[in-house]
Amino acid sequence: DTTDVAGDSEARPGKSILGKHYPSDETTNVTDTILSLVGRKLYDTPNHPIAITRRLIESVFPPPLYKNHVATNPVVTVHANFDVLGFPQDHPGRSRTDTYYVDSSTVLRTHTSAHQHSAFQRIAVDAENGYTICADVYRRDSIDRSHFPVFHQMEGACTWQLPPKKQSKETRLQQQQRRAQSIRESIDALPKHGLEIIDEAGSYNNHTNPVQIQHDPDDSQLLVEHLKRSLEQLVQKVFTAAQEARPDQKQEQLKVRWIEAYFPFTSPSFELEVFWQGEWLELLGCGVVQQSILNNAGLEDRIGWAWGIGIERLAMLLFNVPDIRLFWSQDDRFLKQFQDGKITRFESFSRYPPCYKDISFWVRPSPAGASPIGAESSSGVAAAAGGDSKKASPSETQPAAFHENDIMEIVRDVAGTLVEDVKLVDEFVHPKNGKKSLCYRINYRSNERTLTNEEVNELHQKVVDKMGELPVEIR
Ligand code: FA5
Ligand code: MG
Repeated sequence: DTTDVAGDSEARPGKSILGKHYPSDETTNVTDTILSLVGRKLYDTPNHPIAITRRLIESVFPPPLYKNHVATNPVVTVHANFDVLGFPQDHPGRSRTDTYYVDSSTVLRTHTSAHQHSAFQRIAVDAENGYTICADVYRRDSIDRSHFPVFHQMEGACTWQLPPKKQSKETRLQQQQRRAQSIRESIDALPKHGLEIIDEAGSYNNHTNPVQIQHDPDDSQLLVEHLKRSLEQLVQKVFTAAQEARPDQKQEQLKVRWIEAYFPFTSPSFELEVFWQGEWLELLGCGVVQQSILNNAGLEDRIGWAWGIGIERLAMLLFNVPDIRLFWSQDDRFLKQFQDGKITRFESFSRYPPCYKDISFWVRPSPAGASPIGAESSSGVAAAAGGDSKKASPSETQPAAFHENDIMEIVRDVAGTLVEDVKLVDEFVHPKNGKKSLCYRINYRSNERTLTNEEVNELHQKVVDKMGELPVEIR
């Protein structure tokens, strides 16, 4: 903690973020380890793969149709991150197990959608059509090769002005046809691509993925078509860039699929996944923007879509980067491999040996309905915002229950990027007292050097000591 400079011991401790001091309260859970990563601006660092990927995405969504922004300050209000987007009060994404709170009304943004409302307001004022926003985002999350508590997102949106209602004696049908015509023209203007894409969410407008009642189903369907074709354009560009980077190797066609999703701020909603290293990797979420959100921003006369993509996920595919932690590396053997505007294949430097340590402990039985442990990956906002994971988090009313993200956070805080992954390896319930035992395996491995035994033992002991702060009993 950074303490107020007032000098007396009564000074309220707080957090300093980008030069501003935020007094802490009982909700504060942001750690200094996380704050040490604020302000790195990887998206603006020349020759950094995050910046190169950002530019590539922007090239698919260029001005004048899309105004390309960055949002440098990650501190946003709970209102901007959740309320204005229609997150229900009991939504798991709001929970302290999933989100970094600076204080009770301020968070480190968990997604670029925190800027959606103000971006739409700007559209209303400047009569623009669309935008992209690139930013660093923060989530308490699981630890593995594709999840890091700080990552980057780009959000994009596009809106269409509806022709003014009641033109002279026009029938509703004629009005609808005129609207459809203008969206159809935008679709026809998109370049064609030859990708084979599996659409597992082709038939929507059912109870799980409805067209909004305010929307004409034909309008909505055309928006979805424009949305999907635009994002497929991005995938095509990535594939072509990767192919050009290794002309000697015949690239296997990317396997890509659309699946149904849920976000409080879009309907219908979709996610795009890519087959990577033997499993489906989620790249982005998207959908038709809730009309109430556009209306609130002064865009009553417009309809639109939005998407949000994980930049690291795309960069891992593009450059063949095997571990998300590498993006934070300051090792020249990593950084020197990338060059502005170029897609190159990352050559891994030799892997250093892993060091596994287990930690076992008893927890009280989890509250009914909550399943805070054991899913393959987790992220409240992800789950919340549509599911980079399929797991629910316990609600705020169970503050003393163990949550998997809490052990993840302790490991992050103690060992930073020296941990490759943390996995639940054993779980059983004591037949007599009903207590549950969990065993997590921590894989300590640096991307840059061999860790000494001593060093790992010391780190692990700190993790064990800090576990004492959780409602668990170390075995
Ligand atoms: C969102 O964050 C929504 N705001 C996206 C959106 C925007 C939907 C606009 C509709 C309209 P989600 O939680 O699924 O959705 O995250 C978006 C992407 O961020 C994921 O698909 C994934 O690529 C990436 N991502 C999520 N968690 C992590 C993580 N811990 N590390 C790296 N990338 C992540
Ligand atoms: Mg998701």
